[in-house]
Amino acid sequence: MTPVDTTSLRAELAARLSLLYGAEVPAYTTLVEVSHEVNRRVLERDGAAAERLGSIERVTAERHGAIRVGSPEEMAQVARVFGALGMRPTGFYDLRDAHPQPIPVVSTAFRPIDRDELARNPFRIFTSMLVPEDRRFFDADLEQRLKAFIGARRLFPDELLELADRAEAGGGLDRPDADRFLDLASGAFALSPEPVDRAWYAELARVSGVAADIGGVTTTHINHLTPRVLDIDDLYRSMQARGIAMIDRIQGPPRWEGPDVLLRQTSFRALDEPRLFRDPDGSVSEGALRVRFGEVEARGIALTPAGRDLYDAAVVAVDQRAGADARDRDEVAVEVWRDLMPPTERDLRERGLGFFTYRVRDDRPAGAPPGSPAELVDGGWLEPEPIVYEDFLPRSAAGIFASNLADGGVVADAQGGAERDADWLAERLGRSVSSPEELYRAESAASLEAAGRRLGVDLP
Ligand code: OOG
Ligand code: NI
Repeated sequence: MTPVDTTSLRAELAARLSLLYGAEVPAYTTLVEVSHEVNRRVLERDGAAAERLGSIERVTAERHGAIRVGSPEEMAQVARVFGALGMRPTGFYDLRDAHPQPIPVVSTAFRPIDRDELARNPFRIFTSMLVPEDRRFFDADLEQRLKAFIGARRLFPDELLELADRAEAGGGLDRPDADRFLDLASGAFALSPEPVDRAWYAELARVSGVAADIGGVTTTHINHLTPRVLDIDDLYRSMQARGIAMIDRIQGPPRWEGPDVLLRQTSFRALDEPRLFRDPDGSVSEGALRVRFGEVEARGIALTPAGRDLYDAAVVAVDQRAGADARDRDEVAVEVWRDLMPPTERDLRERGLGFFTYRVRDDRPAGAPPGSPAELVDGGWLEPEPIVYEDFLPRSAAGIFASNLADGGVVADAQGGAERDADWLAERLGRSVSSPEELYRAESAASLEAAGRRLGVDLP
């Protein structure tokens, strides 16, 4: 019997969840169709250049999903399920201080961390965990009731977790076990028909729509599933042309003539979904909740910490200028980017603002190579290739959250008495949490070192 390895399990679960979400949220299917159309158009228009940040096969299959859980114990179970798929906790995002809308969660993304695995299938799941201890959102009484509610539920059946552990330890499963694993895993992320306790949900929704979505129901579900496109401006217009109401704008960097960096995202508005509600008298009736949506993204070059600082400064500058300006925000953003951001990929690299790998050119000159990466590139020895940003943008994440949910107000206070960081998370998961910047830095350094070995120079 052919065993199904972790890479195939990952690709198969991504495809299953895409089918599931398409059945649950029909506009998602339209989004995927339009994404494929756009990608074909860009490929025709730009040829090989279109695939600079990922092969068309990768981009076509590429999805990220988002789920939300209620406790470190639940998050540790999520880590086991995705561990079976070769997806490792990567990055730490504290959305409690996200602007303009704080959310009572901290998050990580489960994703493959090495280049080859990403190329085979880059599926990732942005996973958020409620922080009921945060006093900016919950008082002691609500914290206790939330913890009791979450503590009493089981999101993942034992059989699923056992299969996951076996897959992770053995690098895969036999076909029958793989099928069982995939059934149980997609079942765990499907929207539950179970009635929602109306009063409890409403009480949490007054504090935060996300708190209600997490702690107001006994299950978890895919919150959105996001395909990747090569031209998100085209996608945005094409979706509107199909009559689908999109959020006001594309979030993240503006469209401009310089290099694409990080991540641009947009989404269609959350849809009302019929759900059953139970009232205090025990009666069950039909209602609707609006928590899920369709998101799409375009990915650009990963920025170094210096590049990220510059990006953050540009974001602040856009806010300031747009606040004092009657012009459209996107127009202001382009102006700020022209003032602040490097206009070419070459500038991005030479100023140490973006991450690159380096390939030894077949047509390199003869003779002794110079000793620095910059000279090797200029002299035609090395070809730089940008590293694609594989992670998320908390501000953008919060923007997506905020534009799709009506949240209650909250008071600002550092960490709300509940300190959380990547080390805290790693300890709760019993797994290390990778730092995205460190992964990009290591990939870049490894490619320079290998190039240096081939050329007989000491790099970096
Ligand atoms: C997560 C939002 C984060 C993204 O693309 O930035 C995210 C959520 O809505 O639970 O998926
Ligand atoms: Ni997302």
